[in-house]
Amino acid sequence: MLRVRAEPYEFSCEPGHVALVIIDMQRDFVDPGGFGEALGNDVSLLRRAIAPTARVLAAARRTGMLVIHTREGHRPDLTDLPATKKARGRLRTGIGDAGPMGRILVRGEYGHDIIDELGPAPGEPVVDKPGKGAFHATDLDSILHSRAIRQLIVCGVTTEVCVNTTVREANDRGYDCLVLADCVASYFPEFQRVALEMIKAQGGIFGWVGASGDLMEVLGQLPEAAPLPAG
Ligand code: C5J
Repeated sequence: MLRVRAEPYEFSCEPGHVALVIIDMQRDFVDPGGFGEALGNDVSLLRRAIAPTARVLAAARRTGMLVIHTREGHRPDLTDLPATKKARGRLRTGIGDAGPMGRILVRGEYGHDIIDELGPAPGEPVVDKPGKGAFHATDLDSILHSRAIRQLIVCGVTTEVCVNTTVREANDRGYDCLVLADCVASYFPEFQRVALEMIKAQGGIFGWVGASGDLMEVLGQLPEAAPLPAG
């Protein structure tokens, strides 16, 4: 059993039954010149999560932990884009329109893909999600079940939107989630703080909040996983 310092109390997880889930670290949200910045957001606030997440990713891979990446986006024909989501915000340039990095939040477009720093390795599942939660209209639950995963370590953006929604969905499905505070980020500092508070409040009503350094310390004590066979 691994024990990681966290709030509201220690997070325990079993190697082999815990997965790292990295939510929506996509160019359109995180990179300068993307959709997020075009909406007037300061992407430097999100970019703070990149370096600690990259370290956690490397440590997880070293131990052979299942790593899952998610991307928020839609089919090129937009048949999975609810009219309400398209209309929300009354944006002049919104989802499906030509944006600074290709069609905004459309699968296959440059801006929809994961930033280079955290790109998936061969064999790591990438879950394309049309909603904010990673369980809605995806096969994430099946993937986790097939690998006997019971606990999730969660990184990504944004803390109050897709991270929080995913953690709540996971909680309702019986997964324990540890959210790494320095590996999640929001365009709004107040939302970052409150979104993390909400997760760990009331004895961990949705899960646990920890720090990447404490997780890395624990992962560092695990043996290196045998490399996967070629092919
Ligand atoms: C948002 C996300 N904020 N990944 N998406 O629209 O949090």
